Amino acid sequence: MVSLKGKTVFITGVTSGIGKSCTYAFAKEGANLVISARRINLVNEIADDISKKYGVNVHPIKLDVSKRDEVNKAVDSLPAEFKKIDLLINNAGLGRGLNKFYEDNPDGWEEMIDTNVKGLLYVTNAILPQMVERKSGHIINIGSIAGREAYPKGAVYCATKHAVDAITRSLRMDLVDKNIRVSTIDPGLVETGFSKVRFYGDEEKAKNAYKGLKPLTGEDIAEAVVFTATRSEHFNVAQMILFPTNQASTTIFHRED
Ligand code: NDP
Ligand code: 8X3
Repeated sequence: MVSLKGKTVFITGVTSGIGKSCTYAFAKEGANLVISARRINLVNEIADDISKKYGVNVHPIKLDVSKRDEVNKAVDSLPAEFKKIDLLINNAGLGRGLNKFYEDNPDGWEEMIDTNVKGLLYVTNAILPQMVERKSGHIINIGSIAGREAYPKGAVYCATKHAVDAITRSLRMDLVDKNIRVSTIDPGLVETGFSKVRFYGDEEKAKNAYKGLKPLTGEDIAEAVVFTATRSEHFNVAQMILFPTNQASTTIFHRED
């Protein structure tokens, strides 16, 4: 296991769920952190808490990954001690709606494509050149089982996560001689804010997604991300699928009443 002490990790979407759990897990490992999301009050609270708890250096930023200029400015204006980024975790993402394609709202499609695909590209584009120049770095994308297997009522969300998978594979090829690792962690059902966002705040529908089974937690995913980040430099965890035990595919679950 390679130590993360003193390494700088840039994480998107840290105010909830998987990104928040990754923030705490990497702080616990002694990494310095650039943490970002749109809800800056929550990003600031998390920054205060982890610097108190773990004594690591943290730089909180307000960032909407879907805004290319905002992403470039945020990365360009990082303070000197946070400029060299060793690990990028592309986590920010969302689902909007779970409807048959012909009954779905295209506004949600725009949000998903802008965040899950274009956002990931913008942040990667802003950070990768310094890694290429140094011939060192690691990018971990949070994909999804929805990026391996399409499911009904999820055409656009699944398309965005298939895009993440394609980008990850292609980037790995482009970087094969640059000593830069590119990994994707692809979870199934994880209990986070995801379903509440997908169902536009409908708590009942959100709860139903996890009914009758024990879903994964943000902490479970963070464990896998830390494992991926702490392998020796010659060892790339290229892809990892993580399921709750009661899930076997995007559509096959065992639920107790
Ligand atoms: P949450 O809703 O709990 O967290 C999503 C995070 O993304 C929030 O911190 C949110 O912060 C941030 N975010 C959303 N849009 C933007 C944006 N435009 N710019 C910056 N940050 C943004 O969901 P999860 O933790 O579950 O989701 C994290 C990732 O995991 C996503 O990519 C999701 O697709 C993926 N995933 C989730 C699974 C699940 O079952 N939960 C399974 C497989 C993959 P803010 O609103 O403050 O900007
Ligand atoms: C989120 C999990 O399979 O419900 O990626 O779309 S899923």
